[in-house]
Amino acid sequence: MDGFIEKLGIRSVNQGISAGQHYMGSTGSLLTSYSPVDGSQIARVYLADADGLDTVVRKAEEAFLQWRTWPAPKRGDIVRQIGNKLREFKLPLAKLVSYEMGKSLQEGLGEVQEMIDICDFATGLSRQLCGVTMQSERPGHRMYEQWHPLGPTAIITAFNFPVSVWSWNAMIAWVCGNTAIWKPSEKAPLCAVACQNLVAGVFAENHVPEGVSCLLTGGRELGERIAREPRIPLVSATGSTAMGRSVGAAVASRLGRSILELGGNNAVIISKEADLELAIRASVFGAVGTAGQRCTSTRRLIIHEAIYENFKEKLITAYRQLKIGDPLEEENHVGPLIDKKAVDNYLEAIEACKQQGGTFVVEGGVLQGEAFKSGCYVKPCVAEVAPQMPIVQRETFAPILYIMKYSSIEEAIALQNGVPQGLSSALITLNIREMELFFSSSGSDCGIANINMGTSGAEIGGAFGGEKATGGGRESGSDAWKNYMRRQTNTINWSESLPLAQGIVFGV
Ligand code: UN1
Repeated sequence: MDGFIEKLGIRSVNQGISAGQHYMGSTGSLLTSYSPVDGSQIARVYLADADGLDTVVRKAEEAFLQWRTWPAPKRGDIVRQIGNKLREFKLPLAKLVSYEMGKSLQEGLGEVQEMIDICDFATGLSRQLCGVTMQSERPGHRMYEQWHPLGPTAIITAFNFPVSVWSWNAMIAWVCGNTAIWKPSEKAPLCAVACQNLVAGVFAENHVPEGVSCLLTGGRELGERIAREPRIPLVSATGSTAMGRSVGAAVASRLGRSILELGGNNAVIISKEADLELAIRASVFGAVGTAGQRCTSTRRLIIHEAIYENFKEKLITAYRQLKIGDPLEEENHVGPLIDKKAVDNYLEAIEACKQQGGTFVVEGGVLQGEAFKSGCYVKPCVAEVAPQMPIVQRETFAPILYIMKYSSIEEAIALQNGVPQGLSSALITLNIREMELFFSSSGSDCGIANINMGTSGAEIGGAFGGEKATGGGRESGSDAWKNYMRRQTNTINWSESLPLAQGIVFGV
């Protein structure tokens, strides 16, 4: 430990934290955050109660009335300054991500880099919130559309990307003129407090109204209250499909808008015409990166029968070289799972896989000993399975990789699509016909489809999200900003008469 928590402006971590002028926590009960790295208690954070939510929504609504009048490029300039602040604090924030959540420091640094990138993207976007102009059918008329902010945006995030998924939403929401209310995962609240501190500093220097950035910590009940809250027009939620079903239904029943980014069950198809060395690297990083706890993690490999045995041997050799341990130590590839509940889920999935007929070619298990005393370190494992086994159809947030054979590319695509989820997919091939089929309307049914790379590691410049049980939402780049604004069609009559549309004659 080298004081990275203090460097982020956080003090007295065990006495109950509320952070910065933009944090509207209540003084209710305390939530404790434990590190999966070594099991230590690293923070106690105030939980929001019903009054806390009400206060925050009122603050966010009031702040919105001013914030929406700031020119968008001015809001973009504030986001640019947040990006610079993140550059300055990249290392301590990455270390905190790694320590509180358990991903390798390299991946923690990558996550903060993703935040910096979205700040740059949003800064440019602030000058490009463009609407189109249309040709009116009536003489002397002009038609165009423009985009306006919505109001307070709730951002519900998961533990696995404890800082960047918030930034994808918050930075875009802010340049669009919305205010943001963040409910982070109960499993990584200190990361959220740290971000809130960094933002609070920038906002204070720029006299941004209090309430543009709000943080509320709480569990499922708070999430449900946010989903039902009519004063929050947009709820962007990342998490399990079960969570998304309930949040989505509650938001829809009040005719609010939601962006859902839910579970994945992502496959890589390995063609017989693949560059096998590249295929191994892409598959192993996809499966064991973040200890298999990304929604984009590779869970299934669909391998051509002609290269199946050869590829399996290469995979086993690659898994033997994996180093598991303290994620802050550079030589380790795989850190711990988030908590003991996640370890139980991992063990249950392994058991279910065996019972359903799966054969482990790389065995799993929980690591014991002083270096693993948190009890959260597990071995990445690989099982040969039949594609329709119930466990293979399910997303288990752990480093368990299922492998299976195919004989034709059409069959491989059907297997890849043959799960409830539709987030990410990949095909490793040097064959242009296979590639184009994979990208065609008869190809991958996922929100993300890649060639010659893995399923994870999406760049912020694209719209991120997936289909089917993944929820259909899109956030981050491309034109995902449109989800954070309302569209208005404007028609101006500059003629001296009043021609009606559709040629209607109304003689008064
Ligand atoms: C997630 O796992 O919730 O594509 C998001 C990736 C990251 C984001 C994953 N850029 O792996």
